[in-house]
Amino acid sequence: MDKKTIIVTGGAGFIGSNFVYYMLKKYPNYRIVCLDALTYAGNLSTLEKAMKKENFRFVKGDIRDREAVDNLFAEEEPDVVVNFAAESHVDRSIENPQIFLETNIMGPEVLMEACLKHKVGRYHQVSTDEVYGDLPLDRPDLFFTEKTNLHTSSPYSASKASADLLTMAYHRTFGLPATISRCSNNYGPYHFPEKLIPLMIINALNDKPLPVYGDGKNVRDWLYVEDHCKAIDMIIHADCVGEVYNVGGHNEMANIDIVKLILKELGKPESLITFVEDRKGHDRRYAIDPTKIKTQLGWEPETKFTNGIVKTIKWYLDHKDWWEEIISGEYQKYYEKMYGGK
Ligand code: NAD
Ligand code: TDX
Repeated sequence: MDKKTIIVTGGAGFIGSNFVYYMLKKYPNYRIVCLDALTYAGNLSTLEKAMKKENFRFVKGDIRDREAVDNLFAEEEPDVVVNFAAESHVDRSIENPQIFLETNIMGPEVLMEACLKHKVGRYHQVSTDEVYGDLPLDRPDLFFTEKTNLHTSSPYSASKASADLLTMAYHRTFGLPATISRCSNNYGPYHFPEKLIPLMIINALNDKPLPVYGDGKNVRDWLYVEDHCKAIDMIIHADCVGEVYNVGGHNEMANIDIVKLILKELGKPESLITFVEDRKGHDRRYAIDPTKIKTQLGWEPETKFTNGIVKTIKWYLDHKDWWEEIISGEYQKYYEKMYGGK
């Protein structure tokens, strides 16, 4: 197996850390370098086991910091850069859009400039199905394909779509060897407690109200995080420069059904469910058509939702230290601000 150095930005967050572990396990010969600014969403304790490996390096740094990025690329001479680093929470983007534009648009620009300068073999931009906007609930026949127009709803999705456009511009104008993946909602270990599934698990465990936005009928297409990691692994190793791949496992579920399922698994009463004010501009339904990645790269999701959600709930039960530390700190203020009056 040949050797590669991969820079993983945002590797102390949810999907990035799962990707670090996936790659360390699958490619013991590779050098994995994580660049992460450790914002509120990044957690070094998540990477504790990776830190013990000789072929892993953690670097605290901001993807917007041109000099730091340039120095790191000069030192590591990466073969591949996978960019997970982002502000990722839609609700926060509604409260404060600015940081989303800075991190999610300017960050990729800095990384892509460095990729060109240091002749990196592949830049992979981790994007989202949210760039396609939403689908109506009464048209279950409609899905997002790679040809669906970009049509965004929130400052978060607008910033991610901007980064996608910029990535394709760098590919066409400067010949940057870039690829993009647009994945549906992930779930699994290390998912930050502000997001739907971990928030509901943790509140249920603490017998706190479960805040469901609007009527709870919004639909998301859930994929176990390891299946997303597998898709990115396949893309960065394939001869597919300039391509965009949608990633999703055809697992659409209404929020309210997920919440009820979590309560059932934990043996908690449905009376904990509290319907609260809807998210502004709330997307109704996401649904990915993954035909392209299946037919071109042979990707198939491995974990069914029924198993994945049980594994995830068990992980949160077994890793109370991890999330208790998070929810006892800065996050407490955020929770009060967002849900205090609801
Ligand atoms: P996350 O919020 O859990 O983690 C983001 C990480 O990026 C954190 O470790 C944070 O410290 C780091 N970071 C933020 N700003 C940075 C900066 N300026 N420089 C360096 N590091 C910085 O996010 P996530 O849910 O793991 O999402 C990862 C990526 O996948 C994002 O690009 C997101 O848009 C995309 N995505 C997420 C999902 C999902 O369901 N969570 C689905 C599809 C795509
Ligand atoms: O308290 C809540 N109550 C609620 O009803 C929260 C936090 C969410 N919701 C609803 C809103 C959504 O319809 O649950 C659904 C999922 O919400 P989030 O977990 O915030 O995810 P979403 O907005 O769908 O975005 C996620 O998937 C796409 C990630 O956060 C993005 O980074 C990714 O791009």
